[in-house]
Amino acid sequence: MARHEELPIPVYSTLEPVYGDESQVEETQLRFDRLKSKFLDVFGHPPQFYARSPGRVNLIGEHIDYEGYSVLPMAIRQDTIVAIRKNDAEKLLRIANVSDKYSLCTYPADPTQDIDLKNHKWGHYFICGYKGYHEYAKSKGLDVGVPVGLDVMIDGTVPTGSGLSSSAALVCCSTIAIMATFDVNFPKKEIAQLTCECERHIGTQSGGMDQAISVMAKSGFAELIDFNPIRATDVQLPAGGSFVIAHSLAESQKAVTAATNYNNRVVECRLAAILLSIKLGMKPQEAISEVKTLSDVEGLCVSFAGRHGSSDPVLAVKELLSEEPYTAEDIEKIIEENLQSVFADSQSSLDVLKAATHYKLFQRASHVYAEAKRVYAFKDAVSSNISEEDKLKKLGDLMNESHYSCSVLYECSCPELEELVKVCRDNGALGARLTGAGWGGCAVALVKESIVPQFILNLKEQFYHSRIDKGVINKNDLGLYVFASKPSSGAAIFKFL
Ligand code: NG1
Repeated sequence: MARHEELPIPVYSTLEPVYGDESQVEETQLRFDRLKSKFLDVFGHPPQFYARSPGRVNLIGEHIDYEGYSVLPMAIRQDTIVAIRKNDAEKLLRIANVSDKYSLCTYPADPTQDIDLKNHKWGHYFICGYKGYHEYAKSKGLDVGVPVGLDVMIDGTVPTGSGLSSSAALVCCSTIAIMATFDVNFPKKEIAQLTCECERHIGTQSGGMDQAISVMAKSGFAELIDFNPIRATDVQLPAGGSFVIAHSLAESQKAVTAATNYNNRVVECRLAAILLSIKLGMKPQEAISEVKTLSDVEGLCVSFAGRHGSSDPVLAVKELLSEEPYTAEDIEKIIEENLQSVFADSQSSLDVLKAATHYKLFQRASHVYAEAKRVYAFKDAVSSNISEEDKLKKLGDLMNESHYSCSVLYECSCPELEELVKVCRDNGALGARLTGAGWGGCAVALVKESIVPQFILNLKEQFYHSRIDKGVINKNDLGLYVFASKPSSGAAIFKFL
């Protein structure tokens, strides 16, 4: 039997296979009805197809996907649905949203258009998918014909800026919906790769975790996602534990803050990798052209560690990199090149150099190597023979270690997340950590199933009530900000008869 990432996106004519139990199907049917009637109102004709892609929560493995390391997320119930129809009369992409918060965006039907990054619009994420589909089809030698107009209506329930991957959910279901209108479907792993690449048109140098899980998730399982090539392995989480997701209410504006936050870390990791490889014997020019990620230099670090009686690449980081932040000049002296030339082919990296005053290479590399190991420790604990109780405890410990590393070494936490993680632990979480890119967004806590309702009540009292009083959120919306989640299923296309 083919592995599930080899299969195309499933096409359904009813909601049940994706939305499962009765109550969820009923609720979702209402969403689809509303989406269709809004589509009719705005565009004057009904949609041809629908596509959906879920958000995700990353259980462990933060900020390591773009360094080539495996991560362990699960899809959540919240998703984005796209309704779509070709419109030959207008050579336009008209992108509307059921929520009034997002106004209609119009773009030319031109797959070669540049995305205006200085002027960030929510519709840009659809254009990522539009460009991505055409680039991919072209690379496969498919004839996509002359560009056609598309009418599009979107309905999303993944909270934005929350670290639950609303952006990837939107990019993935946009791409899949576009594919459906062109009557093509590809293996999931190819779609995961193409959506990861096309989301970079938005200006973040993202790894492929979010798109991979959104496309390849399976109901009831978390997935160990490997890269190069992309692969998903089912991970059955232990019974008796539940993951509670809670929003810190600080919005993480990843695309807007890319130069100082997300892309800055990608650049720091690249520089750390280049420095390590030079210290481990590579010629500077060779290191600059060959070494892209910390995983590229792990072998050298492990050999170094081996000569010192260890197998841990962090030992090389400790011995060879300085704990003091590096200036650009410090680095240029070692690599015998100026930084602008190293990153000349990437405008978003040049933006990082412009904004940075120093580079914390020791801290970032230490995080990446240790976090990569924690992912396997988590996976091994899940499949080990220890008691359920010990398993949950071990997973919780790993999540706590991951949070500490994200907070102290990678510096991608924020005061609100620190407070929330502490409240989770004070109320009996076996482990709690920020999830996703960080700098705001959500925390995920591992909690014994039996205490979940009380745990959520305590969070409401101890974290959210004061914020409701201050008017930060509305009491009626609390369920959107704190909830328990089971692993949900991945992307799908709906063609209703
Ligand atoms: P979120 O939390 O969705 O912004 C981002 C990246 C991931 C990964 C995590 C950190 C995108 C689309 N996603 O996720 O690839 O690097 O941060 O682990 O940029």
